[in-house]
Amino acid sequence: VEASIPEGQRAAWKKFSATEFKTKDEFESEVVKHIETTLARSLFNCDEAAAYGGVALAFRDRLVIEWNRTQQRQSSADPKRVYYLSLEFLMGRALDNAMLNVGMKDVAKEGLGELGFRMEDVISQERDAALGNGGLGRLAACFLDSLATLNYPAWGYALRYKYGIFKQEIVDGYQVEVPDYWLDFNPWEFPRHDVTVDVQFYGHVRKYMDESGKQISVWEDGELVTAVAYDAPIPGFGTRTTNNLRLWSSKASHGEFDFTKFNSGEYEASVAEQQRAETISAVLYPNDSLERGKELRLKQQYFWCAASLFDIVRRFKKSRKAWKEFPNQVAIQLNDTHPTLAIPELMRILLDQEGLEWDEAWSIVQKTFGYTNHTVLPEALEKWSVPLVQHLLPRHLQIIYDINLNFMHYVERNFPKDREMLGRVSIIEESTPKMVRMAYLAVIGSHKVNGVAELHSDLIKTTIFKDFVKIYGPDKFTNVTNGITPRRWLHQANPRLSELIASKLGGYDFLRDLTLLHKIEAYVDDKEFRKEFQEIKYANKVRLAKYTKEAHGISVNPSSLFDIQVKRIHEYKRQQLNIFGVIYRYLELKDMSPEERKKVQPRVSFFGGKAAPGYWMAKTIIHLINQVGAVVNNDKDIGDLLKVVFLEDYNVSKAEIICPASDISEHISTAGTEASGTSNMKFVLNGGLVIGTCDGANIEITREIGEDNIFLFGNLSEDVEDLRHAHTYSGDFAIDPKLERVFAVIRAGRFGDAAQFSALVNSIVEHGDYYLVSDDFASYIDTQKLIDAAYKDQEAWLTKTITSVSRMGFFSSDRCIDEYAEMIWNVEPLAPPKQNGA
Ligand code: GL9
Repeated sequence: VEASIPEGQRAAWKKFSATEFKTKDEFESEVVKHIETTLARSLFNCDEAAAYGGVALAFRDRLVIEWNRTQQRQSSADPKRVYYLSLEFLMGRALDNAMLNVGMKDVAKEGLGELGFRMEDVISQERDAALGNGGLGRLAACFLDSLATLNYPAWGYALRYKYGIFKQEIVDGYQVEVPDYWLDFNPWEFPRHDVTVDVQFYGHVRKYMDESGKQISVWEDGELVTAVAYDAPIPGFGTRTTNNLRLWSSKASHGEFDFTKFNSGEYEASVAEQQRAETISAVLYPNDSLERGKELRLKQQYFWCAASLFDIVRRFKKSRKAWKEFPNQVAIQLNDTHPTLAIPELMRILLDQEGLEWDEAWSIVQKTFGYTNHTVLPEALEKWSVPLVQHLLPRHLQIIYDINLNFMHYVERNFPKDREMLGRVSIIEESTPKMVRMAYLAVIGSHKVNGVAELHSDLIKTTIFKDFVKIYGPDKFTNVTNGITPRRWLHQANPRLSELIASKLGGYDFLRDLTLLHKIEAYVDDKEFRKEFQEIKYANKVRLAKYTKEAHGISVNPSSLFDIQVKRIHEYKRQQLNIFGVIYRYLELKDMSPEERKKVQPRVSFFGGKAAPGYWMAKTIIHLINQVGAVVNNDKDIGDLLKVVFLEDYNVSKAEIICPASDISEHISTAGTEASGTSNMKFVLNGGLVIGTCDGANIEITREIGEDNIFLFGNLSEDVEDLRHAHTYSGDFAIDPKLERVFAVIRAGRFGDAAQFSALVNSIVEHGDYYLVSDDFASYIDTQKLIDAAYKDQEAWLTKTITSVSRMGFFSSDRCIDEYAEMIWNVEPLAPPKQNGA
């Protein structure tokens, strides 16, 4: 449908075209107008929530203007676009980011003051958009920020969950999950009721020959569910490029309700069907690194892939280019295996709807997709039962079988001597029931596969994808080490540090080219700089201490060493190692004389993170942390020497307070298990040091900042397998004596009913200590002692932190995005035209 305004009327449009506020007065006028009209409130009825609404709407208008321009520019230039398919985007709050990215925060702050509000109070009214579980979802959010900042024509595609990750409450020391309904006021999304896609499920496939003798497949008699697009603007920093994040919401395909049923008195049934459709996009699955094989999850995946591909293909078809041009116009990145169904779906579109031959279609598909792997944990590798896929997506199962058949032929031809290889690499696992191995399908259907840190990318080549390296050669596999956006994780979270750096570098260019940070190393001996740097760290610790008091009623001394571990709770991340270490420290303190205690470095151990609701062991770890806190924090002998805090409901907005406040943060996964980690980067960038294992990005952080500036400990990944083997088979596996002492007090009931913790202790003592807690315990305790000693020399410590910050340039997500663009997507930026010298 042609919907543009005829030439004759365009002059009027241009005259009245929307403009952006430019001054404080214009800003205030827009805020008041939005509060009085859009929100229907008044100066007699304006709380902080309403003020937030007014400010958000004023900035939203600015964003929308540039967003429309960006989309128009991209439509007419029609460059190759990137589509980032991710079931998770852990965005956090949008307002502060919008203000900083478009660069009007100072003006707004002043204007808001005149209207009677403080900026911090207004910002904190916003609810987090928490559409993700952890690192994988936050990485996707950082990537959107970088894509826009670097002017890449890029779209994110995901689901519009009604409920994001649950809110965590701690009740009597236990995690309780509360639903997070975040949509009652969300000014950042735009429903596009005219952009819909009907997605089919179930049904069956009918095959017939057409006149030319070609076999045609028709997928019919299915059930339809409609996907409705909701768009959110993604502003770049220091550029007018504003990209789009499109979230799909599900609803019944026949509109409000089924009139036939309604008219025949089956009102309830018609509403039930509508609810069934809406269930698809209702809730984010809260599992971290675990796939449970639920039908609804598979429905979510297909619903999202089908709607997104329909949208992408529709956009491509507007350009009327030949199909072979598709991979020159479209790059699709699969964020983990969750969107792997996009591969058979694009095949289905090309074969069944567009009539392409198999080989041509397959060549297009392989050139279009790239796949990022985020974990080697076996329990996280997605598999779907063949009967389930057959039932829900019968045509896709056929296509998967055909892909597999071609692949098996290829392998057989090239490796005739390795008979076992076929079974090992088949997409179909010959179990009962048979399973579709999604990671293999993703590898086979993509032209590049990448891991997320060097060690991880090496590991996938020698473990889970070893055979595929033989089959395709090593060039198909590559590495893109993760990064973080310095806009949110430095400029927004730590404005004073950002300002200090800018004052030395002569401006904020480092926020667009983080490698410029190396220039602050020149100030490492500058007295004034050192003093300010240290004051900023202290102020950030005071802020966290204040939050800890307000939220948890626990007083902590900001002069203590702040030791922080915040991330999802998981045995492989080893929060149990940390809390056992805390208990050991407590026992040592108890053994000391008052004189000896005076020499001890006071410390606060902060923990934060959610456990998957069904992950009982992780919940036990949370409970133990809280029980230890209850004992230690109330022990008069101990006072400020040791405090233990569990920060409830860790999320993105809390991370913005927590990351700038560490002296030490813990990244202590069993070597070889943490693919990258990204909070390690956030903490170091904000002037904290790291205690960590030789795992994930810790290794590259060490390479960049120097081994003198990080506290590494523990066994190496190449030794993990042998150690595990020895635990089970050598017969003389003995628990570390220091750890044994910790277990003895737990068993004695020092932290409450010992029975509650027996499974946790026994996982180590009796069940093989899979995560090597005992093997690494002594090394961990020794390294913590080194940290206490190092912290005593505050000047040397400060030198380490400043040096580290200056060497973190590599870990910007801008560097990642440029690497993806060059090595995997082959896309170029489309810069906005210069305007007013900007
Ligand atoms: C993860 C890895 O475990 C992290 O090490 C990695 O930094 C991120 C991003 O690449 O991906 N993979 C994964 O499944 N999660 C990750 O964090 N889990 C969650 O996001 C909860």
